[in-house]
Amino acid sequence: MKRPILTTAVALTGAASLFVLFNTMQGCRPKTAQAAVQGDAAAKVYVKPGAYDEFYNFVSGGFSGQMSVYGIPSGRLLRNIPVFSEDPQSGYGYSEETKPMLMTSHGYIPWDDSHHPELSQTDGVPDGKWCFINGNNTPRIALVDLGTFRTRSIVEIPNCAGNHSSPFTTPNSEYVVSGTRFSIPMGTDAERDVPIESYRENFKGTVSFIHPEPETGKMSIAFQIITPGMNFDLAHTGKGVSDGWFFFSCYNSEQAYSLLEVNASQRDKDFVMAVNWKKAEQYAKEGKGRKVPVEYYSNWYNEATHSAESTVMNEVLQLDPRELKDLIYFMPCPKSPHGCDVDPSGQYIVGSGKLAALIPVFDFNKIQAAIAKNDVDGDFAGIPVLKYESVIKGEVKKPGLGPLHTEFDGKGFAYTSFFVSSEIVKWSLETLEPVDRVPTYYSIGHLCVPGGDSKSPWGKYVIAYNKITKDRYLPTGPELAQSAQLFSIDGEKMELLLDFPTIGEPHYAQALPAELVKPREVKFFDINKNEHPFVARGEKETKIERRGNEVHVWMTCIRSHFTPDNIEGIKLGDVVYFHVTNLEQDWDVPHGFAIKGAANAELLIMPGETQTLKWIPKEVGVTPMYCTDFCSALHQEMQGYVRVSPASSNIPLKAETRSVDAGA
Ligand code: K7E
Ligand code: CUA
Repeated sequence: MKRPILTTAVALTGAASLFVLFNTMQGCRPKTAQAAVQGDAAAKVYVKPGAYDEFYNFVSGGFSGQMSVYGIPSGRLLRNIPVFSEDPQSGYGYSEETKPMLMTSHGYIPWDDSHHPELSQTDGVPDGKWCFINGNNTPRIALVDLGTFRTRSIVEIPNCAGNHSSPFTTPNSEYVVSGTRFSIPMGTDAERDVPIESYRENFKGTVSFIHPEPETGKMSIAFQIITPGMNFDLAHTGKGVSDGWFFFSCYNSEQAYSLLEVNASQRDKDFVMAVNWKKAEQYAKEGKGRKVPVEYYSNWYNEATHSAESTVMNEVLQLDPRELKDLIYFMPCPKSPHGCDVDPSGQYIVGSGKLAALIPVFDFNKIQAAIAKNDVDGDFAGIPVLKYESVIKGEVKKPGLGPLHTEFDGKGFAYTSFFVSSEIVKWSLETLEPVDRVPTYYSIGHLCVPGGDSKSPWGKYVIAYNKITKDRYLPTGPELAQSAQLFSIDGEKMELLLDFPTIGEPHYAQALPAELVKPREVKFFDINKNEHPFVARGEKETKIERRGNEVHVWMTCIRSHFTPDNIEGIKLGDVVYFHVTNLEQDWDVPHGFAIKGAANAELLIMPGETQTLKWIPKEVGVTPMYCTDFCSALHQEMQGYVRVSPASSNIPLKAETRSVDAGA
């Protein structure tokens, strides 16, 4: 079916009213901006010095490319975990060992735009093992190990552009998904080099199922489903009754490729796509589908060698739902859907049209009945479209304006964020009636109930992640902190408890009880298990070696000295690698390592670990190096010198630590 795509001029007239409404509404903010906080709110968030928070909250770092960790209810920032961006604080992306983590088919990419943290699950409930997060720009998914709070692996997603509906997990983390935000032409050079206006013919989408190995956390693409060209936005797994299915929101069913603001807001309904992933898995096992050549990186941090390894993968298995039956179905969903959320029972799928003034709630049993009866309303690019009336449980009427995302409390209620009317609305899953609402400051995006997208939420709090901050904190020039707000949902009424600032744009976040994570914590690495190729397991193993113009230094650190700390015989033109092993075997005794003029950040080396700093000296002379982390009373004494001689010099290579009477 060919519909002419709207030209800009026509679209601006045709959609003028909607366009104006939406663009004026998004500035709208509640009048009671300094809303009253109940008298006992402070006591509810107060975590006394030395005591722990009840929940860990993993929050997307947005365009910082990282993930930050807060304690709830205090809102205290605990960690900023480097994921897709270099981090000078830890040396992530600067040390030789971590550089492969950021390798992609486009080369070394030191940044991404992360949106959605997703905790790994066992039987549909967060288990505290891993937290996944997506890279939106150069499509990737990362896995953070909650034993170390470090990025353990990163996989690139081929045939994807804008990995937004990601990395939502199946109930036992068999797979995490990726759905492409931008459809693109794929295949050979000739197939990709096509006019933009041939979108309908040539542009396709993909949703990919990525398998993390349960032991190692290494990730690879299990299979990829080809879809009609559209934008995929968010996704959630089925569970309980709907286990085996996955649901993705899609917008731009207009298939616009220019001025989407208007051109992709024409149709009354876009879609939620239901994917039968168990079926897809079965097709894959039966050898159905097509292996397509691609190049993508799977990077993994090996904790035995303390070094990341990149594996380049060369093909992906693609399943075409027009050939393989019963793989995907479309369900009409009003007005450019964004969030796509599944209730704890798995029976209800909540769509959220960004431009809608209602919330459609789909019923999984009705979806199955409609599929069985072939109760369809035509097709979209060859994929059956189920009848809206046949698959809907009902609509939440007039809940607010611009619903985005929904989380659940496990007590029969849903909490939906409304960007345009800037509020959270609590509604009953049974009656679909709103029962409470609170304003948010300002223009909420995602929201998070601990375990709120799982089978068994810990329905004590809801946290709002707002898009606009304005006057909530002390001003800090043109750029402001991002704003989160904590509400109690213990009682019938939601109650504002706390504002706390966050980093980057906190799109989504997840939370779980601290007790599920705390017992996993690694306190230090066993030095006897350190298999780094340049480890020095004691000061006796330290040495220096020239390999052409490369000089390798096996170095150790312990409170409060480096061995060696006097190095001579380096020449201009040499590339020096300091392989520094932290000999400490105790919790919380990192040492830092920095050298003047290194085009690099410091290293921060954890006890039992080896990390490498590369240094190319640029001038003749003696250069100091030192420990950056105040580790003991004599931390300021933790230093050394490297002598650099002219290229022509024949000073012998020498590395030593001299005792006080060495010269006597
Ligand atoms: Cu900010 Cu999930 Cu990228 Cu909605 S997304 S708000
Ligand atoms: Cu080691 Cu300071």
